[in-house]
Amino acid sequence: MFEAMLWDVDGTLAETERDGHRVAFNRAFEEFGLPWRWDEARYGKLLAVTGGRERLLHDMAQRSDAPPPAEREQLARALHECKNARYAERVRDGAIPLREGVRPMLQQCRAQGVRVAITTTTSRSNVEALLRAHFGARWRGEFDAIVCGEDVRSKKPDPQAYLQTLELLALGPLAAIAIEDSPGGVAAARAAGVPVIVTRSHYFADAQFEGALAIGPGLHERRGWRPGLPDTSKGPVMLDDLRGWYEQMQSVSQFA
Ligand code: XBP
Ligand code: MG
Repeated sequence: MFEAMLWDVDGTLAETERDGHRVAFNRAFEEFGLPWRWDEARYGKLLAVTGGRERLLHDMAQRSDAPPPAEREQLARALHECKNARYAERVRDGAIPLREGVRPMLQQCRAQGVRVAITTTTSRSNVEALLRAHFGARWRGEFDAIVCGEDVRSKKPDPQAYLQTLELLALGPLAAIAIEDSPGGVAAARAAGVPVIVTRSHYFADAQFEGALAIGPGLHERRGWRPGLPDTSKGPVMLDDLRGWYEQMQSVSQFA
């Protein structure tokens, strides 16, 4: 049975992308006097590129009004730094709530002795801003391990962030369960050998997922999961439901 739950941040703990990072990127463009703006649809496509700085460079490579290639790295760094500052302000202002069902699941983990880790390739400052806003000054004590973008050489879908989290917890991959919202995140967990459940987020509502243990609309809702949950009438997904999926998995050869 799993002993730890490894949490992705963006899209999983909170819907940070559309109203958080995207808006903050646009503020940074404005502050730098750039006419660039990312609307929801464009940003959705850009999410295929993990990492805010990498996303900026990818966008610049497609623009006719981007600076010459030799200047792009420096501009991307400066814009990214500004974006992160604006993002932290938005989070502090309460613009980004936790997804429904997240806090009760974290509480169940604590109460039942399941360790909790953050496994993300987002910048540390963004993770800290979000967690401080929702868990207060002592937020660090809520988590047994935290792996962020600065801790790895390659971002998701590379498995490094997951492998590093397992190392910090001194656990094998089957002693953990991951929770993700994106195909890249699922690929990262699977490549590390960690079983993963998916709570669909705004930008990945219709995405295809390979090799997930279970896929559903969110932890607050028992209906609409594959595999289905018993007693769908009301209430959130419980830790025991995750244990049920985990047990089912052990009879499926791809995870054996
Ligand atoms: C999140 C990302 C990040 C965020 C922005 O992926 O791809 O790049 O969009 O954060 P995941 P940074 O949910 O898999 O962690 O600007 O700090 O990269
Ligand atoms: Mg995510």
